[in-house]
Amino acid sequence: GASSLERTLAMIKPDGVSGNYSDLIKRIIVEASFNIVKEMLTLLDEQTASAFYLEHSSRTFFPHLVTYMTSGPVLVMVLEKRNAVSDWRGLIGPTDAQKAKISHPHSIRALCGKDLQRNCVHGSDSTSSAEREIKFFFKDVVSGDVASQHDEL
Ligand code: DGI
Repeated sequence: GASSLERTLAMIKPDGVSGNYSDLIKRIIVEASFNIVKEMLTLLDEQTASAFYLEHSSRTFFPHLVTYMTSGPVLVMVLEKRNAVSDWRGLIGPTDAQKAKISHPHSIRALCGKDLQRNCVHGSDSTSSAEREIKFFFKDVVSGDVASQHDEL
């Protein structure tokens, strides 16, 4: 419909889960008027983490990223609200948690993250990424304009 209700993929990464930030982050999510449509606590294996970050597979940091992402459980969520993709990116802040602490001190990465790699949370960077990432983890849920799809949940 015209309301542009969207879904995005959010993830609390291993440092966020092990640092006991899950409850705080979920409180921020709910207070920002997101609906948590799906959630799943899971441990990514090497193949899954590599496939999720396939676009970075040629980067020098890729092996470190995969090791980090498989180092402990992650909490994967599908979030829904109007403008969910950009609103969630805004809430999490810049990729580098060190920089976020200076430029976006109230962002989730500033509050919970450590550095460029251990940045506590993930958020889809576009509606097309959101669609791919939601399907990646939840084969039965779709993103995009979902105003007419509520009865399928
Ligand atoms: O969409 P983002 O998560 O904000 O950032 P991205 O898609 O550019 O990178 C995906 C993840 O890869 C990011 O959350 C942390 C990690 N990363 C990105 N750039 C670097 C990095 N990790 C290391 N070690 N070094 C980097 O330069």
